[in-house]
Amino acid sequence: MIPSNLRALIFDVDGTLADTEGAHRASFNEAFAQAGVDWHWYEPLYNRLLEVSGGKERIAHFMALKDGLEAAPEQWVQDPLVQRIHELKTIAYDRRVRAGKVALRPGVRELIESALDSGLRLAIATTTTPINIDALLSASLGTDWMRRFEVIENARTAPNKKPHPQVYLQALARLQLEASQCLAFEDSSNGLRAATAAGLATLVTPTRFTHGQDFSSALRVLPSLQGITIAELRHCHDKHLLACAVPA
Ligand code: XBP
Ligand code: MG
Repeated sequence: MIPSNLRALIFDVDGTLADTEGAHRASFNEAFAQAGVDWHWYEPLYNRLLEVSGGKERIAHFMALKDGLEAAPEQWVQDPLVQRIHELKTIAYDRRVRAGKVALRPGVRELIESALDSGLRLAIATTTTPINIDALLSASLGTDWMRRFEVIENARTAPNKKPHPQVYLQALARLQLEASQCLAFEDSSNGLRAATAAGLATLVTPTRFTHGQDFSSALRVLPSLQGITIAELRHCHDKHLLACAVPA
């Protein structure tokens, strides 16, 4: 039997490790009230705004839509009001998550532990902030969560947000692995595009916020990671590599 070529798993955070966007949305609305702006993001609008990765970028995009623009000028992300709202939002989100209001999605904890037991290396590739990652994974995996993830690429290390592949390209470089030696895990079309652009075969587990998006380039689309075994991942990954190697 040919030994498996799979060496590492690279996880997105929001929507993949945990279904966090409900808490993000509530935190944005809390921040708007604290900042004294009369904005409120109901779920249908938030679903549309999620097409823009990055909380600050999302606020700037909303301001542009309000002004009848297609997209926000780049400098709006640095606008003091956007910065202030995002600071308040991050405080509100941190409080919600540390209070245990957001659990890991089904099967995530088990997959992380069995991957480590099988000698696979783990990485994170997310457009959210280090504070948000620490709040979520401290609450769900314990304060020593970081020991499980050899590489963490986030909004601070990779300012170009998904679908730009920067966060995945930097994770691969720091792992010193080829994309063909890894699998990525995502929940959204933006994330899938970023991982695919970095050459990564990607498993997608949509949430209610991303259900129905375009996942045509995914290796697999699954309802969740519940019950997924490392042997299945290795088989799925190696089969994909074989299919890529066979001349068309
Ligand atoms: C999802 C995002 C983030 C969150 C909000 O990140 O796009 O912007 O929605 O968090 P990913 P911030 O799926 O890549 O983990 O406000 O910190 O951006
Ligand atoms: Mg995501």
